[in-house]
Amino acid sequence: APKSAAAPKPYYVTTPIFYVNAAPHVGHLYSMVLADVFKRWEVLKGRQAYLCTGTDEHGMKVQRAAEFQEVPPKIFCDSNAETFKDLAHKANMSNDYFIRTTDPGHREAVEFFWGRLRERGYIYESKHEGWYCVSDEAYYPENMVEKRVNSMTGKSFLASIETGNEVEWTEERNYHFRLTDLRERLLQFYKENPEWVVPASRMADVVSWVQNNLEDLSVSRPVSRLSWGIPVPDDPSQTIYVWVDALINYLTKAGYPMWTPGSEDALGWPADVHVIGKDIVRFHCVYWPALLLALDLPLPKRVLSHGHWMMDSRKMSKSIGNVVNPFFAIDRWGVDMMRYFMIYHGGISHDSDYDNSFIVELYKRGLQGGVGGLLNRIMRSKAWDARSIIQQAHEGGFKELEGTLQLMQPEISELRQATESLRREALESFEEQLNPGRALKEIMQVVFQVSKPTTLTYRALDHGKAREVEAAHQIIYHAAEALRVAGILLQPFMPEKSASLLDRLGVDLGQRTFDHARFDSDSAYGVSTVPLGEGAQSSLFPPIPAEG
Ligand code: ME8
Repeated sequence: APKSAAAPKPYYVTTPIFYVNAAPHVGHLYSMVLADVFKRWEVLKGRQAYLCTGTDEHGMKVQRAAEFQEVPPKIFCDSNAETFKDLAHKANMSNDYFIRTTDPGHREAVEFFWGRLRERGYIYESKHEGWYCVSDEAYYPENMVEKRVNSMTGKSFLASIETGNEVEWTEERNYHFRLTDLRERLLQFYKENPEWVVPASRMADVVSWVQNNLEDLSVSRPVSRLSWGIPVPDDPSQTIYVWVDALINYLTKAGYPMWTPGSEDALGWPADVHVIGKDIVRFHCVYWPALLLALDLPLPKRVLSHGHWMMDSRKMSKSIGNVVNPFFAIDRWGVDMMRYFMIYHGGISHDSDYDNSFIVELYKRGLQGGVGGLLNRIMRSKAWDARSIIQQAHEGGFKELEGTLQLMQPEISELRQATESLRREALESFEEQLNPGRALKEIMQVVFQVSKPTTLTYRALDHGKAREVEAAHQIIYHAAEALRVAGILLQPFMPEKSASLLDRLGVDLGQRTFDHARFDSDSAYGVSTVPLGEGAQSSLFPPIPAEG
């Protein structure tokens, strides 16, 4: 059926698909949570949205890992893919799809894509020689390889200058993709879309790579070397290069190749955002658009490349082994605390250190002190009734403050302004800058801001200074509004904790959309729908148990 012109295509966001050669660590969790926050943000705004994550299962790296464990590769993949699936679940990811490149539907998409490339003359056969790095699943030209010494064994080896991973010389016949034919189209595209990669600073590297290092891409390997992969259609003596196979995953779940012209967007293509780590920018910003351009398919709208999580100043990585187990971390801190920490402290342009003391500090200051403290002051006081203050604000309005209390008026207006502009600021951080961490800090900023004057006010009220009651009510109303709006906007970040927060504020389920994240937009909250309880355990953000 023809769609109405006004209906936007569904939103579509992806994570990288992860190699199954080892278990996930918190770096993978970060990409998952970031992508999930983007999806939940769109859902909050009422848009249909799809989120895809999954596993990259073919290639030399996985083949060797399975051989090493003496397990058939498919069995090896089945078991490790399950771990990534468990992590997505445990992280409360709202993914619609979990793609595995060993899925039959994906194989069909790759075969179809390959056939189209060949029809269009983009594939040719030739001899290939060069330095292949199994760990990076990439060829490197001579000038990107150097000699290194293994500090443990003292043996020297050749490694990629970029990643430090070992390379091996290979000479073989294989298929090539005419990447160099697409140089001008790529450069033109980058020029017209300077903000396509976030952060934009990474665009310079992409452009310079295309200008200086572009070669045709080897896109298959002889089956004698690589058997674990999708065979080249009509030539089973060759296996498709794992990165070509992997990148196409983004199309598979968007319904490719069952597209009729104009129907690509039914399941969200082109993707709105590919979330990736900065380690795989070249694959996503050079090879991927080139492959799509070769078939005249629409390109993804944006690529968000984030920084790395570090341990002891080195990139957390499966091959080094300096990793934090994300399952243990979630068990220890709780899923929402981990999500909050990763987004708040994790970097987009910069790398971030992982340290438990940062988690504790953020929890105490932002959640326990900030959000939890404010909630307690608004809802658990015996000196006033939040519901009737909110009602008063909506029915009669507040009186102008008199006498010396007039001095408080500007401060109260500032509180209001902070809440009113939050929606717009968060929107810009999300949608223009693709920076959920910034949006989260803006939300927390408002929480901190309304927490300040309220301390004084509450003391005044508790001591029953009648003259100040009117002013105090106004401040309580502003604080409640800030917390309500913050609670709504926190939903994509901390789905469970923010739901409990809104329950405790007594916000109706139907009043929790982006539209309600506006000052004065709800007149019927203020009575908790759950028992607020007594004691530390029943509080929304209980104290962290002491280290045992
Ligand atoms: O590259 N900090 O898979 P992969 C932050 N299969 N993020 C990190 C990280 C760290 N220390 N370590 C890993 C692959 N990541 C390919 C992708 S996509 C078509 C194919 C995250 O298992 C980050 O998103 O090596 C990085 O890009 C990705 O995991 C690499 O995962």
